[in-house]
Amino acid sequence: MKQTWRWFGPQDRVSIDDIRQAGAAGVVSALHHVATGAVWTPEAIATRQAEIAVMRDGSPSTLDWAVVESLPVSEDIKRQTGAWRDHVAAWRASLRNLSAAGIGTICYNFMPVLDWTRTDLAWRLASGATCMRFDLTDFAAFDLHILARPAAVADYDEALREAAGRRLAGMSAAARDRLARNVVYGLPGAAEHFTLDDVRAHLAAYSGIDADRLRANLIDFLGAVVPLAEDLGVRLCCHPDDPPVPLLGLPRVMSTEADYATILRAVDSPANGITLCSGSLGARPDNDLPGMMERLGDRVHFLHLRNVKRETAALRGSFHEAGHLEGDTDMVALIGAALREEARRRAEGRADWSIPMRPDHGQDILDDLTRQAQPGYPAIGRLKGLAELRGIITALSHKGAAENATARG
Ligand code: DNO
Repeated sequence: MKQTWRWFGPQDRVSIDDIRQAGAAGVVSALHHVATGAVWTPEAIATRQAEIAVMRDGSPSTLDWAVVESLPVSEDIKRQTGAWRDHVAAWRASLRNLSAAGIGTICYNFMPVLDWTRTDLAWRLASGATCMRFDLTDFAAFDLHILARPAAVADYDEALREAAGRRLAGMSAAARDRLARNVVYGLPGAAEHFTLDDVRAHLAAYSGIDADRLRANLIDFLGAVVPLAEDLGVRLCCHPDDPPVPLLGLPRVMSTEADYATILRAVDSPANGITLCSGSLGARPDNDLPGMMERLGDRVHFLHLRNVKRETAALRGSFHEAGHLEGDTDMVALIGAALREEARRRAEGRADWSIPMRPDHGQDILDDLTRQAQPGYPAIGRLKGLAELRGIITALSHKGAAENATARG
């Protein structure tokens, strides 16, 4: 597994030097400053590669730009409205430019309007560390009372609606504003920063689009970009919905194993692949992550290793981001399945046998609490996650691993 690390560019408070010292071998990055729908030019791509290649003192970092996350897909493409054909042409041009620069793994998502969504970006744990959390009651309070979406009433049962009303009543104006900001005003990696009215306008623009329509539009999009990716030898990998349930009345179509299977079958090419994000998918109890790695592994082109603790047994419920080896996903089993997939690919002679992974998110610990990097992307919390994951990879890959397992019986 190639151990990679997400970097938001020169303004990221976690530096290339930090990434090198964390022991990562590659960088995951995006041109967040380029507007969605515009072409990523060879010059802009080369500039980012040059930024990744050097440390603060000018010496080589030995790191490369291994994965793009994300090449954004415009709302017009998702809805097939307005300039969507131009945006698809631009996406294809960006693919060509990235491939010419030697970058062969491209992550994107197909979530309407909102990318990943949390209600709290710094939830305090008993240890004093903080983490990100999704609280369904807070989210319902936002939806019903702050955004005041008319159709929201139908999305929550009476008990939840009452709890949300009580929750809102207990919030100060500042707390309400913070909740709204956390949910919609733009999260790391999101190119757009929204106001509440922007969100209302976006929701209205999706009024005629249900899950079937959105899925059909995704398949059309893939039909237009996958053949080119295949020719170029580029691997596309769709990131799952986070959280993997519909939000704000918007459809979501990449939330479950069945969703993935449908899309992989519809455009059946090795270039049409998956970002298996254990944190996003793990927020639903019916997603079996090690099993998904076993069954869909052939098309897993990128791994996000992260863990969540579900706070209820419901399909749609509250959760928080746990330590990488804590939470509800069996991380050892998931890594074991990924290593078996790599071995299988190697035996087949596949050039892409090594799957890039990154420690996804991290809790804020130690100096993270004052460094104020991008929410979810602290230096030390991620370094701890990577170190723990690396320990498991090393142990499971060790030549003695099989004998140890046998000896244990
Ligand atoms: C959050 C990330 C997402 C992800 C995009 C990929 O931390 O996992 O923002 O980058 O959904 O397109």
